[in-house]
Amino acid sequence: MPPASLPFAPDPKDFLGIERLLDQEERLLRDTVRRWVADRVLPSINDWFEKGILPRELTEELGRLGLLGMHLEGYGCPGASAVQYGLACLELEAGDSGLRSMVSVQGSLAMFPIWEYGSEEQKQRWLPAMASGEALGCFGLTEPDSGSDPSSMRTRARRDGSDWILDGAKTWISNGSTADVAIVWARTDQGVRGFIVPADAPGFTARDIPRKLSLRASHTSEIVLDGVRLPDDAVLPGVASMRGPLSCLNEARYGIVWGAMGAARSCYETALDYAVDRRQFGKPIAAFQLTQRKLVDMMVAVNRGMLTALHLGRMKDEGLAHPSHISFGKFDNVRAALEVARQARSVLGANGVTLDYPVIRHMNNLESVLTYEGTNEIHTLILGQSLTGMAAFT
Ligand code: TGC
Ligand code: FAD
Repeated sequence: MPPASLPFAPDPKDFLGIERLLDQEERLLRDTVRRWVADRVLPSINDWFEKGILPRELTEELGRLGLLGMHLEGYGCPGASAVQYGLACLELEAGDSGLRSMVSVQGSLAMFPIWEYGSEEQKQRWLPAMASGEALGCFGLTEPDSGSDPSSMRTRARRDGSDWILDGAKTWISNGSTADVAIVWARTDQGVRGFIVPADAPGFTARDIPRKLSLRASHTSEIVLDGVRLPDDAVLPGVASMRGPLSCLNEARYGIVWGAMGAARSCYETALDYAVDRRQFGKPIAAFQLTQRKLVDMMVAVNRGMLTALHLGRMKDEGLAHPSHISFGKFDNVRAALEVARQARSVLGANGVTLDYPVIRHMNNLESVLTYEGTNEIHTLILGQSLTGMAAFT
């Protein structure tokens, strides 16, 4: 306990002093990304959200910042720690979940499988261009009839001489229409395999899904593969089972554990500032007990979620994070972030439903984050299986 004479004044925006748990290099990276988001993203995000776009030129800027494939080593990738990668996701998603999604998909879902399962030639061909942002990738696992259960996929790849022919459809693919290259998972005679499909391959088409009201600053697309002919060396040689795509998800889910807390932090801080300024019944709404309850719940959720993220990050850096540990973070931090966003929305009253404040944008985005990368229900079942040894998926 501090001596009674010590003034007790925790920072409302870092109540538990989590800042102290970060080293110099981690703080520097976090501050750099936070500044870039403030300069480059926040002034335009409402326009992008309304128009349903995320400008492609951001990828090269993200590449120059070293944020694409940042946790991978070699081939132009920075080889950052898991905690550094998490801090970048935190700050990007404090800007907008669509921005973090673009970076997650590029680094964890498109570059990671090439880095982990690709041939030396594939790595040389794609990874430096993707790390710099010159080439953008997407990840095609989900299909119209195969979402939570990707093992039921119908997309097929068959041999024709030494070539491969791909037929099928993928849907809800982030970066789909803007990508230069897609990692497509398909059923083959040898099991599920990953293919590197250039977006200009004849028979490959991508079309954005219209009328999306969540994650609007992100291109989410349907992909059709109609007899796409690929050379023998388009297949990732290192894996031929569902372990391939599912192992990529661990990487992206880990980024979401942090990212969700970025969105939650933005909502909490907006609500705190608003509650102190906004007056009703002759006093700030922050002075009402019911508002204080909401602010305290939000603050506790953000601090708890940050501690979970940092703990998982340190475990990942030590090689101790099991996929079900990552599920713990994705499960709890995303549902907590969504609850924070909903509470913040109510503190803002009518102003909470406009884009003048970031809250409703985050709230709508988090509905997608709750669903993608394994729904909240799927992570419940992964954790349930981990506790009991019994699978309850079917
Ligand atoms: P199951 O029989 O349990 O396993 C098949 C093989 O995969 C291995 N495995 C994993 N390996 C590494 N990491 C994991 N998390 C793994 N989970 C399973 C497993 O050991 C086995 O390997 P092997 O060598 O013995 O063959 O697989 P299942 O088909 O029963 O699946 C279980 C389930 C339901 C947990 C899985 O299908 C699942 O996670 N479903 C959710 C689907 C999902 O999350 N889709 C995400 C699509 S991508 C996306 O949403 C991007 S959003 C954009 C953004 O990130 O911003
Ligand atoms: P379904 O699987 O049909 O689930 C519907 C409901 O049923 C959910 O509540 C689910 O939890 C529940 N349910 C399903 N099975 C069970 C069960 N066994 N027990 C209890 N409840 C169950 N996919 C990609 O491959 N690449 C991407 O880049 C990508 N980006 C995305 C971007 C956005 C904006 C969105 C919204 C999705 C994206 N996805 C992507 C797809 C995402 O991964 C899927 O939406 C997700 O896996 C859920 O699949 P589904 O939507 O088909 O829902």
